[in-house]
Amino acid sequence: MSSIVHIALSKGRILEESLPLLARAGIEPAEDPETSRKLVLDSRDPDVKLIIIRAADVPTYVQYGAADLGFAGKDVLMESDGDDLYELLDLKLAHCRMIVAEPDRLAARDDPRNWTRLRIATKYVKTTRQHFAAKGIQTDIIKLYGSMELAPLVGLSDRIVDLVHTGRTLAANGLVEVEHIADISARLVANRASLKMKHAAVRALVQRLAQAVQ
Ligand code: PRT
Ligand code: MG
Repeated sequence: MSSIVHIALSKGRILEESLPLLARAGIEPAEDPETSRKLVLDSRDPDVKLIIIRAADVPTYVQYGAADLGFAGKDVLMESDGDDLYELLDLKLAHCRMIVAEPDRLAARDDPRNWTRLRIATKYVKTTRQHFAAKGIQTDIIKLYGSMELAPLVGLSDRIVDLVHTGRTLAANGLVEVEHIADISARLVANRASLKMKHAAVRALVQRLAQAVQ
């Protein structure tokens, strides 16, 4: 097995916030990942390459060893099955919260302590089901791939489970947060076999990233 380490990253928030961290760890893409059409980018370190994929695909690439390491939101990790995947480090970036939200006119007369059955639109089906099952609340979940904030406005669901950062998107759509599910940040994940087979190279890189987080 080669000693080149592949790191899976997603464009958008994660990449944007990861670039300074990667630079501190001595990893600089040879070209701009936001504009390049290449999906495998060289870095200035000949032993490190970056793989640019969709955020939700990062756990899959790492799980199958197509990438040795990956940067993934905790929200994405909670939804993935996570076999052969190790969460090594909180990268302390792309912070947000996973929450339950509902229209403000519903919130005015709603009490979460009385919830018994909820109709929820979300992209986080597994996490939502587990969160409410643990509290003995039944859920009818409508799976969406984005723009969850729209669902209550058009009567698709009463409530949503989504991520919030500033709260501006919720407010702009007349929604309010009524329950907190989890604090989210990006995590460094590693493939289990890579940790063994490429032990020295992967461990050294993880060490550099850990120092860069500090
Ligand atoms: O775009 P693509 O479909 O490929 O994937 P993606 O939408 O998951 O990617 P991206 O880049 O949007 O998000 C990647 C990761 O960033 C997520 O998995 C989270 O871990 C993290 N993150 C941090 C966020 C946010 N903050 C966030 N605010 N992801 C999404 N949002 C959305 C949220 O869903 C809501 O629609 O931003 C909106 C709310 O923002 P505020 O500031 O108005 O509250
Ligand atoms: Mg997006």
